[in-house]
Formats: sequence, structure tokens, C-alpha cells
Amino acid sequence: VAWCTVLADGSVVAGVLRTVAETLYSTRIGMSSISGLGEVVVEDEISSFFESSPPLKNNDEIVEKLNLFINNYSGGRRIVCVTSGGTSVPLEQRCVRYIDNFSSGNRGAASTENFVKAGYAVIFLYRSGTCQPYCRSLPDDPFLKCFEFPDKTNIQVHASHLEAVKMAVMDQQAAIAEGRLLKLPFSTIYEYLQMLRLIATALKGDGPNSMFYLAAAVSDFYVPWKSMTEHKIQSGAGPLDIRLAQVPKMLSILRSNWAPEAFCISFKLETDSKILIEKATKALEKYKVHAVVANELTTRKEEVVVVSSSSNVLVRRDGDKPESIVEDNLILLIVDRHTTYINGFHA
Ligand code: 9Z3
Repeated sequence: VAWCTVLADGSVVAGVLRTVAETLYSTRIGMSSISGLGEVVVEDEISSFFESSPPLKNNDEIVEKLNLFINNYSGGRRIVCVTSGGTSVPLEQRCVRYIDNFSSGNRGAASTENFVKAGYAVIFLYRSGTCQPYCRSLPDDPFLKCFEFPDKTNIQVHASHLEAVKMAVMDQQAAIAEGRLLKLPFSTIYEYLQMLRLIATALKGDGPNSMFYLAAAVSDFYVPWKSMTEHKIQSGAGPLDIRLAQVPKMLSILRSNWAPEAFCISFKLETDSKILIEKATKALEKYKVHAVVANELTTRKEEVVVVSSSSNVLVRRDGDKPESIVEDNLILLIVDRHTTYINGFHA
């Protein structure tokens, strides 16, 4: 997981946090393997994570939207929850500073477009402010770059961006009107995990027709809400020393409990390509997901490896076509695997 701090005093905070986090990580791994009670420990950690989390502000509204969206699509159709963007970890309850996980949201947004194209209904659980489906061809600041004023009362799209804006608006409107796209934003690790649990619970009735495609970059460490200072941390007190707890791995409970019949794809990101496949294979075995998409930070837009119990498949973007993206081929493969899974389930 890539660590970086945001806002003022960043460099000092980053150095200290990294050291403490790494120490905690190795301590906890050691304890679990000695106790031999891995499953129980994980379930306890998960319960206490949720019990101590600040409640979701718009819980009822999210549940209502989810139920409406899921009930709106006729049985037998496929539905996928795509997670996208990084989770933030607040350092103060009235948050001024936070730790962030790297992710532009490109993978999630592009994958969503491809799932919709393949006939899926998509619940897009995304980090606020990250890349959105159908907006990848627009400039970073579309409002300032796409529009012009022929006179004071009219606004029109620059000819250079006309096609991109037209496609973005039309495709997004069609996906929403057809009940194929529900967008739910999160910011913190607390919001992300509570929303993921809500979605998984809501999708339980859809069994093997549902899929989780977990491309979000999820924090491994966090500050438990109750041990977090309420007000802004003061810099006058000198260097900062914060204890980070390990975020319990929700993948195992997602698979075993929240949505045991759903098809589940997780992602593994590394910066050292030498350990990538080994780490992805370990994750596959440990969390019993159906496949792990392994990617290396600098080449993630060119290629990924889909690691599963049957094979490791290298998926590349089509180098001959400039507009080709790796998600075009990746989603074709994942959809194919999902079909095999559904057929096997009913056999
Ligand atoms: C990924 O590996 C995604 O493919 C990326 C996509 C975040 C690299 P972008 O959003 O990049 O297009 O800029 N996501 C999972 C990252 C992660 O944190 N995985 C955890 C891990 O590797 C497991 S949940 O341990």
C-alpha cells in the first residue's frame, strides 16, 4: 500500500507513521499465527471495528437507494459492485489531516463502463473526487476547458470537446435511466467498509449473479475512532507519534458471511514486480476469492495478471490501438469467468 500524507506538515507525519505502522503490522501477524485462532480473532476484530466506527450519516438514504436499484432490475440479470479510489484515514475526529491510499479511480471508472456495456447493473462505490465513468475523455477541469460563451446569455461546448462531452452525457444518462448505474461516494475507511457491508447484505438474495470487483485501494492501518483526538493536532508539541491499528481484512468475512455466493474479484497492488504474483497467489488462497487481479504501479495501465486457481492469465491493452485500455480485455475475461461460475453453480 502506498502511503502519503496530505496537507501541512506532511513530511514529518509520514516518516513517523510509517515506522509505527510497520512495527504494528509485524507484531499482529506474529500473534495471529501463534494463537492458531485466526478466524475467531478476525471476526472479533471486525465486530469491534464496526462497533467503534462513527455511524454512517446517510445510512437510511443509502439503504433506500440500494433497495430501489436492486429491486428495479429483473431477476436473473447480473449485478456487480465496483469499488474505486482510495480510502482515507482521518487523524482527527474533526478532520484536518488524514492519510491517503493512492488511486486515481481510473480502473474502477473504466471497468464500470465496460460492465455496463456487457449488460451488468453496476453499483459504483467510489472515493469522492476521483475519476468517474464516462468522463475519462474529458479534460481535468471540464467546466473551464469545455465551454465557451458566444455572448453573455449563451453557453456552448467548444468544437474540440463536442464529441467527448456528448458521449459522456449521453452514455451516463442512458446507464442511469436504464437502471444500470448507481453511484455511491465514500471518503474514509469507516464509510467505505460500512457501505460495502450494506451493499453485500443487500445483494445476498442475488446469489451467484452478483459480483464484487474490489479495485479500491483500501487502507491497511487506521486510527481507531475512540482513541482519536477530537480537535486538530497541534504542531507546537513537536514531532508527532501516532499508533495505528491494523484494519481487519474484510475480504474473508465478505466471502464467508456477507455474500458467500457472490463471485468475488480482489486486486493486489505492488511496486516490486518480483513479489507481485507470489503476493497475489497468497491473497487468493487466504481470502478464497475467485480471482486476484495483480498489478504493478507503473505498468498498471498496460497490463495486469489475473491470478486464479486454474491459471495465471496476462491481460494487456491492445498496443496497436491508441484508444485501447486494459479494462476492455480484462472485463471480457472476468465476465467470461463469471458466466462459468454461474453455470457451475446451477449444474
Ligand atoms: C488496485 O490494485 C487498482 O488496480 C489500482 C488502480 C488502485 C492500482 P487507479 O485507480 O489504480 O486506476 O489509479 N487496487 C487495489 C489496491 C489495494 O490496496 N489492494 C490491497 C493490497 O494490494 C488489497 S485490498 O493489499
